[in-house]
Amino acid sequence: TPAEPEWWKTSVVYQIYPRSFFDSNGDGIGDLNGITMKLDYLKKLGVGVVWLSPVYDSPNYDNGYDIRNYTKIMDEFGTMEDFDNLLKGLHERKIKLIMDLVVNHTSDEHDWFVQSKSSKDNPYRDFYHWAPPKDGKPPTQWGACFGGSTWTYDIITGQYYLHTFTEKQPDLKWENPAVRNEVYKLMRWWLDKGIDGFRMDVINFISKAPGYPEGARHPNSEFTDGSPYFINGPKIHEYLQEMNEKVLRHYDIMSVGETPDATVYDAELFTFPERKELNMIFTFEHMNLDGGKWTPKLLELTDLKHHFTLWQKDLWGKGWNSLYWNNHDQPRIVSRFGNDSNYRVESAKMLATCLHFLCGTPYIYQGEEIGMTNVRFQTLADYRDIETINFHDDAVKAGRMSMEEILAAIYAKSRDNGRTPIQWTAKEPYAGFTNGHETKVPWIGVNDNYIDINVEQALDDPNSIFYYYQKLIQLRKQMSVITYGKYEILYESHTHLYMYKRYDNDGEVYVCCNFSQQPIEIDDQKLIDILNSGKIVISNYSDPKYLRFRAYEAYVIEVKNTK
Ligand code: TEU
Ligand code: CA
Repeated sequence: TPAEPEWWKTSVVYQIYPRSFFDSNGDGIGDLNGITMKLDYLKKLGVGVVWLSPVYDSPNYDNGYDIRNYTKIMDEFGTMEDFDNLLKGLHERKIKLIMDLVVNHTSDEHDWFVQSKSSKDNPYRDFYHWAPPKDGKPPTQWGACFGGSTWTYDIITGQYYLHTFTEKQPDLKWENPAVRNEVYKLMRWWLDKGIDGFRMDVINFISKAPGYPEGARHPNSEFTDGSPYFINGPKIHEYLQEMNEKVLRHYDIMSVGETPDATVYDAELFTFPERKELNMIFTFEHMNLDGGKWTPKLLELTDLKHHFTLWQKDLWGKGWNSLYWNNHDQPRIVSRFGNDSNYRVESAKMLATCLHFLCGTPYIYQGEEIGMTNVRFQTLADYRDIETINFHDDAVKAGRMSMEEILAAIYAKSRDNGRTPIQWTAKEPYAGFTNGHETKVPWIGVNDNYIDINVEQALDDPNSIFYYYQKLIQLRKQMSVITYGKYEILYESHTHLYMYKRYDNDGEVYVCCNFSQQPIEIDDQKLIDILNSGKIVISNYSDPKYLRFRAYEAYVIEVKNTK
């Protein structure tokens, strides 16, 4: 345990997707004042940091991940005064605030892009990636992340611009030092306001391979895979080191990079402190174990164990992990790796146990703490997410999937699963999501199960998932072994149990989780004796009998050294 622990290593982060959190003025859209009204709820949960998904001025083609003005608050969310008020309210409660930094791309309505496309010799031309047609076609056949090509032709100058996401999200050209300086400037602008750090959107996309080389052809697709040329590109670490030198190291803040496709070896490069880049990154490996984005398959628990074990061991004592099951891009974990029909509460607590005793900084996504589930909207018209809508349209056009298969994929994987409004109460219209007297229909439908699953119910029930999370957060503050202890996996090849221990000089903590609904017995008297010599730290059933697991049972046992 270091003398002065870094706060971002000892805190639990809570992610807020403002549009779906709480609507303070009844227009059907969550907003900043809505968050401010719920600060005591966050305080009660005990989180140390809030991560706010984008609140900047945006045409909302991708719900704020397409920014039009980096230093203005989106009208629907409120004003800068509301923001300052929120920041003050958080700090008064000793909760830090990190903001989303979306600087791989801007909105096509950002003034930089408006200027950039106006003429080839505009001073902002080189803020974005422009290239001439090749034999009358786009410079490459790369496919974009949400469908279609990464290149869109612009008639004004007769060239194509690059967008790794939608055509409304042109990629900034980090190769241009003027772009980097503008980004550093806006980062300082927010940090000087007193925020406590950044979550950096697709930050490992910022460096592109020179010359835009053609990628390998995707099977069954008109597009090629350009990702080797725009993910983890040649200058990614150079840029982050520069950003650290120019901005990050001058503030007491945290930084977490969102890094699709990063391996643990990339994680070393991003997070080893002597490299002076980022504090931690988000891995996607465990989110890719239950099939491709739209081709769901069942998770094999051994794959998940392998992933966690690799990252836990490799980064221990050097880099740092971020730990998450959910965010605004992912389906709800209790519906995904748990069981949201018969064992919702048990499996939600089991999953929380498994994650929160690992080494790293845990992230809770809004609604996870009450076990919110996936949603099944009846028609495509109820979906709002651009990725989901594009998938549907492309799939219909390609004609390889039946409508049933398309809907099944959407039910399993759509990002809207995680974006339905927070269910606050059972009795009020729209689950109490809006505070208005005259309430408009929320921007996206409320999950029907709000009658049973809601914050009010959770706060009234001492055995709720909410209080379980509250306890996990408290335990992390009390037991330094959770932050600093070493990791070792037990029964590594077991297909239904995930058991690991964390240990330091004072003792050992055993984390035992049944990821299945079937009862499981392990015949290991030596381990049972060890567990019996310790005390229960937390469990999701009362009176566990060690190594005789009930459905989704989880418990944690602390065994102190006697010497
Ligand atoms: O997500 C990046 C990312 O990798 C996503 O494409 C992710 O794989 C996908 O959403 C899974 O369905 C970030 C943001 O978190 C996301 O909300 C944005 O849409 C995206 O960047 C573009 O800014
Ligand atoms: Ca509102």
